[in-house]
Amino acid sequence: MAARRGALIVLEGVDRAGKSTQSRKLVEALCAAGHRAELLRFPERSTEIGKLLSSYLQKKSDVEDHSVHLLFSANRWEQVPLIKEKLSQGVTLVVDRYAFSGVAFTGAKELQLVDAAKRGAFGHERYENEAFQERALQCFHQLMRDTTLNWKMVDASKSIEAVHEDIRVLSEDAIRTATEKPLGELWK
Ligand code: Z5A
Ligand code: MG
Repeated sequence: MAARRGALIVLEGVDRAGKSTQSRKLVEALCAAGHRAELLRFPERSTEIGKLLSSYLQKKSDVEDHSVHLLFSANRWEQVPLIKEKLSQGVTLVVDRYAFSGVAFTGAKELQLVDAAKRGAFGHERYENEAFQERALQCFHQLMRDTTLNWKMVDASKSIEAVHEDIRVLSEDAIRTATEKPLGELWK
């Protein structure tokens, strides 16, 4: 009998919501519970494309908006063969940001054009200001209307341990349901 596929669990949210902390803790907990689970992150700053993105985010270089959107996309595509391989081998992948951040952050730039008056002070990386994050959050809410994806909202204002427990329970459930289905046509 073929091995069960892994689940693709994506953590999305605004800056400093705790995604990286929770992604790491989730992989640890899933492995401790006997699952095969691994961590991925986007942007993946270690690749050549990722280095360009990191420099852009740190405001060391400027890249035209459409081009940088495509670089973020390419940075995910370069990991797709690995993602497919791992999922088909039964490894659950916990992904710290994915394509939804790509849409939300580019979308927030579009909104910025009509909402520029609300612009706040910049943080140390590009996009790290309250008004921009608020627009990105609005975009995430729009994306969550897509009911073909199994979105779950988590209250990230609780303690790290309490948020972890919420995400762990939801993830165990997602692994149970996702691995009963064949790999979807996610990359068409
Ligand atoms: N971006 C894009 O434009 N297009 C794309 O396609 C993609 C991304 C994929 C960099 O991403 C930027 O790239 C991002 C979106 C854009 N710009 N913004 N915003 P990144 O993932 O590298 O971003 P980052 O700079 O690492 O920040 P972050 O990932 O948003 O933070 P986080 O991972 O959500 O938070 P954290 O590192 O886990 O926690 C932050 C701190 O809070 C840390 O000290 C924790 O200990 C603390 N923390 C965490 N949880 C809690 C709770 N529950 N209570 C108290 N303290 C907590
Ligand atoms: Mg992070």
